Amino acid sequence: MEELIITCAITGAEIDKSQHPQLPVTPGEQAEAVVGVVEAGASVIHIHVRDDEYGPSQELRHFERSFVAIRSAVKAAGLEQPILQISTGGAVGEKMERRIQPLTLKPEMASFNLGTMNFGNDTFVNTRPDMRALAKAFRDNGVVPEFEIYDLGHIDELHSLIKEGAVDAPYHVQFVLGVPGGALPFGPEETTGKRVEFLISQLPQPFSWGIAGVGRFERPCAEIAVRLGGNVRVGLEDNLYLRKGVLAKNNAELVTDIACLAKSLGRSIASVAEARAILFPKK
Ligand code: KMH
Ligand code: ZN
Repeated sequence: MEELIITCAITGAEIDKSQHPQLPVTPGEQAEAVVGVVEAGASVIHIHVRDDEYGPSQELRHFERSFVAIRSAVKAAGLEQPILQISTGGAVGEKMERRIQPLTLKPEMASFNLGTMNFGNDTFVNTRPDMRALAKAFRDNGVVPEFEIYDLGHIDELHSLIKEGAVDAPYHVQFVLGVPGGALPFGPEETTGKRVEFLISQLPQPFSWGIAGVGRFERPCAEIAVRLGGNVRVGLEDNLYLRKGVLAKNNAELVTDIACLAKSLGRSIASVAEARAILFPKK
C-alpha cells in the first residue's frame, strides 16, 4: 500500500477557543501547531485563518501573516515545509468572491467544495456557477484542488466538471463524512466501510482519496482509510476529542494517535517529500 498521507485541519472556521482552549487562532499559535503536527507525522496542513478578533477570515493579509509565521517556525524547527492547503470553503455564509481570494497567493493546494448542502442547521452554499468560477481560479493560479466530497452527488458534480474540461487529473478527493446534512460514514448497524468502498468505486480515474470523519466519526473513519489504503485527515476543525469524553490535548495528539494506529496496522506514514510525490506527480 502507498504511504499514508496525514492531513491536519488545525483551526477550521466554525469553532472557537470556548470549545477548545488549544484551538490555534493566531499566526503564532498556528505556527506552533504546525510544527507539532509535522513532528507527529502530518504532511498536509488544511488551513483556515482568523482576523484580529479571531473570527473566520478569507483575507489575503490574514493568510499571508499565518504563512510567514508557519514557514519560519517550521524552518527554525529544522523540518521540511509541509504542504499548505488553504480553505476555499471558508465559514458558512461567506461569499464565493471572498472565498476564492486566497488562491492568488498560489498555495500548493486548496480545498474545492462541490455542492450546496445543509451544514448542521446552516446552509453551505456552493452553486454550480460558483464551482465554475472556482475551477477557473484554481487553474489561473496553478493551484492543485482537493475535492471535498460530503455526499454522492458531489462525485457526480466532479464528473461534470471533468467532462467540461474545467479540472485536471489526478483527482485528489477527501470524503468529509459525518456532517449533519451530508453522508454519514456508516449505514444503520454497519461499521465496516461499505459506504466508503461504494464512494471510492464512483471516483474518476486517476484519483487519490482520504477521509475526514467529523466528530465521533473521526477515528473510525481513519481506521477504515488506513485499512483500505486511503489517506486520513484529522484535526480540531473536524473533531475535538481523542476518545469519548476526553478532549484531545491539541492537534498533534490527534495526529500522533493516527500515526500509532497506522503503525499498528502495518501502514507507513508519508514524509512531506513522499506526500508531494504522490499529490503532485507532474511537478
Ligand atoms: N467551514 C465549512 C463550512 C473547506 O475548508 O473547504 C467548510 C469547510 C470546507 O471548512
Ligand atoms: Zn476547512
